[in-house]
Amino acid sequence: MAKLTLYHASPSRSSIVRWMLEETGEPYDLHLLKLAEGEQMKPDYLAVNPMGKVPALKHGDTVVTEAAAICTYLADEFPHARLNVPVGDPRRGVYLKWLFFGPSCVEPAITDRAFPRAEQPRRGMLGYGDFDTVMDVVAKAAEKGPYLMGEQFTAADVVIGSGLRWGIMFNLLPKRAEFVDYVERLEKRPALQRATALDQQLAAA
Ligand SMILES: N[C@@H](CCC(=O)N[C@@H](CS)C(=O)NCC(=O)O)C(=O)O
Repeated sequence: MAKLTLYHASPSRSSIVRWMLEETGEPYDLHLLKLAEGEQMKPDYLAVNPMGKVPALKHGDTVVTEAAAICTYLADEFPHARLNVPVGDPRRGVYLKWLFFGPSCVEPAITDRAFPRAEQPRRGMLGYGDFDTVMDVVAKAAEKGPYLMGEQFTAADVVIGSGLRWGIMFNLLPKRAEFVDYVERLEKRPALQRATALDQQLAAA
């Protein structure tokens, strides 16, 4: 079986993929990068991800970058873990919507709030529209639960859930019961607990 290697730094967005890997149950290696020392900008790593960012995942000869793309890839590549909604299933459209909603709406809405622009662009120019609408859309799905796709936990929960956990951690999200309850459900997952504990050990080392 092709080897999985995660290019990782803790804490960082590559923890999203570490959680996803733990959910798949597949063995993986870590290639650690020290972001503070600029290792992500060295030629060896730029050959893996020319963006100079983590995460990146190597699977045999395949390299995937972008956290949400990696989660989508892993879910499809290891269907036994039931973390995807396969092609042909009518629920796949909504599943893909959530996977793209993370990096294209949730994350930029939160980062724009953390680092406001001098001049606010028109709502129509922003792909995510506005912060409150993004949060209302996610809150409605989280409230229905238990997961975004209902009873099935999927890669979309890893992507959106990671964004919400990060927003809550840094006080960038309204403390809405829908988010708090949803994140609490996610934090009960053994794979997330394992990934978090392993990353804490790394950060402490
Ligand atoms: N769009 C990328 C963003 C990745 C990203 O910004 N990673 C940060 C860590 S959280 C990074 O590598 N920063 C180092 C740098 O930019 O020099 C993704 O979702 O994977």
